[in-house]
Amino acid sequence: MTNTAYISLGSNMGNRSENLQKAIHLLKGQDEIEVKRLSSIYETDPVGFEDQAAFLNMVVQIETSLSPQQLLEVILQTEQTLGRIRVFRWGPRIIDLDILLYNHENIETEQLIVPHPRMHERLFVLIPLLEIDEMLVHPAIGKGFKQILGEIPEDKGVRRWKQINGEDEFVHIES
Ligand code: PH2
Ligand code: MG
Ligand code: MG
Repeated sequence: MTNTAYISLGSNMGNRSENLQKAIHLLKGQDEIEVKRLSSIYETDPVGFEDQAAFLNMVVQIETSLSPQQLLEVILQTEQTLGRIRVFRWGPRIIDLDILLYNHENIETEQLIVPHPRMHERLFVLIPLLEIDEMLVHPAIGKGFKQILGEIPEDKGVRRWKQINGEDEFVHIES
């Protein structure tokens, strides 16, 4: 398991937290993936196409022996297993899994761009990512994600929904 990758998870249809948990369970079931760290779950206002339900978003850190392309295939398979139907770009979804980072690599193929091309402008990605590792550096921009987050003027639309407690126990945040 020599590679470290970060994956973002999002859901705004059905039982959103159950969808996230099922996706993590499926990733954990893969021999070539070890799920190392989970962020808290955040409830986030929709970005892009705004007339849809709020999302739950989180980020996981994994170690894997899969190549980026193989990891993408596992992720697409996981989305399929959970019943994702692609209605339109940026529309509502049961589950969306995106590869954010793969080691410190810059990858661009027909199927996959890593780092995820919009991650540096999305609070719903940056906030949970930094919760896992606040020292991470963007491999293409060359700045720390903490600095990138600090340069985004608005910090609305991302609320902690469930705090992570221990390896995979979630506790609901009171208040
Ligand atoms: N995903 C999108 C588009 N907009 N907004 C939020 N809050 N969370 C998402 O995961 C999200 C989004 C496309 O993947
Ligand atoms: Mg996405
Ligand atoms: Mg996606």
